[in-house]
Amino acid sequence: MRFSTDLISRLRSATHVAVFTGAGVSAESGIPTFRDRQSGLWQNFDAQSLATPEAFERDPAFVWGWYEWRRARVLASQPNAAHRAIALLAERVPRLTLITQNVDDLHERAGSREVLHLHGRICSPYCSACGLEYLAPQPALLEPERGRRLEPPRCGQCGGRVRPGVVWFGESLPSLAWEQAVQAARGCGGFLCVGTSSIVEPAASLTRVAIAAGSVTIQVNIDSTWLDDLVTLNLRGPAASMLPELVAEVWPQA
Ligand code: BJW
Ligand code: ZN
Repeated sequence: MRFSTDLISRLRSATHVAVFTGAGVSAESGIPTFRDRQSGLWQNFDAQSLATPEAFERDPAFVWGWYEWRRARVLASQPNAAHRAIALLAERVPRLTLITQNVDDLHERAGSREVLHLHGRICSPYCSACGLEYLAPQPALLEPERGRRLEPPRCGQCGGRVRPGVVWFGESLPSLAWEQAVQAARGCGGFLCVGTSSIVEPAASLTRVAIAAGSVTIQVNIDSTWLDDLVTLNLRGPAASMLPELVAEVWPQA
């Protein structure tokens, strides 16, 4: 990987770097993405029948079963070299803001702290009626099976149904995390957009904000997106090899 000296010096002089990740960063850990043709999570299911509050109302056991299947996959997965490169980068720049759309915890397990989870966390369920966090231990399914119906647990406080701690279509993003993400996109000198199709709003607008603010923007993706010609540098390839190379070349160990 080769970068222009101008790009390297602009990135090195950035005192604040923001990294914005999507499902592609966890793909090489074995977690399926949402929309990829071969392995995408939505391939055999209609997204709207699973990732909306209405779907959970209509068929809670189907939706809960799908999320439990996915939670088991997350628990069985390990962070990959892309997650680790981002955690390492945080040690090499004065300030780093990590923003993720992912509901897994692989960034944290790779050593990243203060991760802004715009779409929630799959391992933090809460009551759909009163909002109380559901803290009872949840064993991973021994034999996870896609499509298995599973009755969601009930809230100990009000008896309401427990729901996955994720942000569904039509729901608002967590306001503090969102505000911090927008601030970072506006104020950073370097913005890395990694492994996202950039089609889900408002998260996708963060890269537009960074571009408009004049930040150096780098996209890492195995496929093309509508951002290809808008970012400063488009790196086509898998995150688990591109990110370690990028970090080693632009921010080598002091
Ligand atoms: C690799 C790789 C490798 C693979 N290396 N790369 C404006 C216009 C139209 C609609 C809207 C709009 N504003 C809002 C909306 C509605 C909606 C929306 O955006 N719809 C779009 C589909 C158009 N947004 C919302 O509803 C949001 N809320 C909201 O706007 O609130 C305000 C409001 C309230 C009330 C009414 C109206 C508005 C909420 C969005 C919540 C999204 N939730 C999900 C599900 C989370 C729970 C779960 O996990 O099940 O979040 S959807 C799903 O998509 C998930 C993801 O975080 C999100 C983004 O997906 P991501 O990460 O980009 O994955 P993919 O699969 O799409 O892409 C993977 C990429 O990786 C690909 O590009 C690959 O090439 C690449 N890749 N392997 C590098 N190894
Ligand atoms: Zn409750």
